[in-house]
Amino acid sequence: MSPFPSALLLLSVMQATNPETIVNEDAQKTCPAIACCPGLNGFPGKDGRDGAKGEKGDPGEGLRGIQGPPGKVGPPGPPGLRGISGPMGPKGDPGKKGECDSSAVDSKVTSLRSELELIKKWLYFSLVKKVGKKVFLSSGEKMSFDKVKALCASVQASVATPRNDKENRAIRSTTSELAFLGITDEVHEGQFVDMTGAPLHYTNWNEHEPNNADPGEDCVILLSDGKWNDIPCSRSYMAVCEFSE
Ligand SMILES: [Ca+2]
Ligand SMILES: [Ca+2]
Repeated sequence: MSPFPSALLLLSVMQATNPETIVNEDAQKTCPAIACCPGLNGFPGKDGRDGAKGEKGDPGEGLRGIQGPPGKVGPPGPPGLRGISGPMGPKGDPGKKGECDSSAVDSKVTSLRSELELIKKWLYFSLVKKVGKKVFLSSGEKMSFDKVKALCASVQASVATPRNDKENRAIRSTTSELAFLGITDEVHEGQFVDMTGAPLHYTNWNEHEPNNADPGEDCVILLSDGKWNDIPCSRSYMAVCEFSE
């Protein structure tokens, strides 16, 4: 008789009486029929595949980077509102009488302005000659007698009128051209007067002058040699004005 049937019978009995055989029931199902007992643990299996990507984590709390350079200066903003007036200061000491006379200051300023304007106008003249308190100026332009009068009046001056030889030479030296003098006989033919209508106390007529040769020779010019000649006022000659200091 074969021993195997007896061994199988013995194993069945042990299985029924030993609790451990129940725990390893699954193992028995895969065990070969001959070696049906618990085996040793095997080696660990290979790593599984990577799992699904997790959700983004919260920002870290590491060190912050270095602060960058300051940006460009922006455009100026609108002006602010006017501030509140400060408190009134203490009353000042009374000034000395006459120390700040506003009317006197205004008068002086007006005078200085007038003087300045006059000096500016003098600059329009190319040549200047001073005799005593008189200043003779030539504009360097030729024009009729009426225009000479208007020009001189516009600079608060009068048409140059010599009262003596010295002034006559001074006027002569202001221009190389023939120039009008402030002398006429427009009112009474043959009666030459100055621009104020006063009779002349000094004359320097050329020979045979004044002759009123042409009708209307009621004005006077200064010739190149300093002598005088009566001529028509409508002709154009150099304008020379005289200013009084
Ligand atoms: Ca005349
Ligand atoms: Ca004449």
